[in-house]
Amino acid sequence: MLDKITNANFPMDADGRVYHVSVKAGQVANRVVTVGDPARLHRFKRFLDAEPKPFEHTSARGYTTVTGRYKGVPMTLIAIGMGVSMVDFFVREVRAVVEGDLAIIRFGSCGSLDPSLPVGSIGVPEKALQISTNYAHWHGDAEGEAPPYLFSPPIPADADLQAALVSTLDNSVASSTCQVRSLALHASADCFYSSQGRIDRNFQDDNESLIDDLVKENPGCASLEMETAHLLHLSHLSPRIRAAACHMVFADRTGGAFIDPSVVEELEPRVGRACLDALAEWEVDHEHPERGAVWE
Ligand code: R1P
Ligand code: URA
Repeated sequence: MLDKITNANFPMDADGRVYHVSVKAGQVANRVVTVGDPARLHRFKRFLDAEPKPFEHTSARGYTTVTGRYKGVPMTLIAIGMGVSMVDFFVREVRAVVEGDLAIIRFGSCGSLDPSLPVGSIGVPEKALQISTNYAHWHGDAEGEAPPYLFSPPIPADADLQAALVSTLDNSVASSTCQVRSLALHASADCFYSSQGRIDRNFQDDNESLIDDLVKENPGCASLEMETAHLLHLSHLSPRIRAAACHMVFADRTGGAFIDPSVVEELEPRVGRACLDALAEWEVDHEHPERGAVWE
């Protein structure tokens, strides 16, 4: 039987579990590493301390939360799936059950728009803009007059957390085969295909010039994925959330290559550990000493 939910504005069950992520107070720490793919989370959750045994839960809506300690510091890993809605549920629902400041690092995959940032590189954006499908282009009164895609202004990551992440990645991931680069600008799109400029002859996406327009209007925009701009946006709307992100280049959008799975397997644990290190060293204000330690 489904749990009874009480509040239509912000649904929770009788124990205070949020509706989609399905966690309650005590099950999420103030420091969070979030990824899209649950397989990525499983590749580095083993870095958490064995004791106390981490809490792990997968919600009916596909969020996997693992909370434990890393080098003794309370830490949560959450795999959220893909897209703006999933990152929105995650940030709002986690915010609702965690007291004190939240420091969030997203570790995702991306496409590269910069030929000098090949597959297997890591980009750490200082800012991210959102690319949104503009439905008025297809469905407005004057069909085709409105632009098909809208570019938001750049949204900054937390500068200190971004720099901390660059530093741990530089120390433990950068090598002759893996470039780590702080990027002036990244873009997040509301879709993988149309609003990232992928051509699909089955649909009239009107996106042939999207990447050229994006780079012309936003020089230096080097990479594309789907969640980071919204995460950064939300971090500016709530006073006690600090957020940054890093992305592994999976798709070379100028040369056409796609990453080999063996490279992903090798890279994910190392980047995951660098994210954990950046957060473990991070000063969190108003951290509850018991949070992330009381779970059942
Ligand atoms: C698309 O394949 C997915 O990969 C990227 C995009 O943002 C999108 O979620 O991130 P993740 O690897 O974190 O899922
Ligand atoms: N994720 C994206 O959103 N786009 C890419 O090209 C690769 C990964």
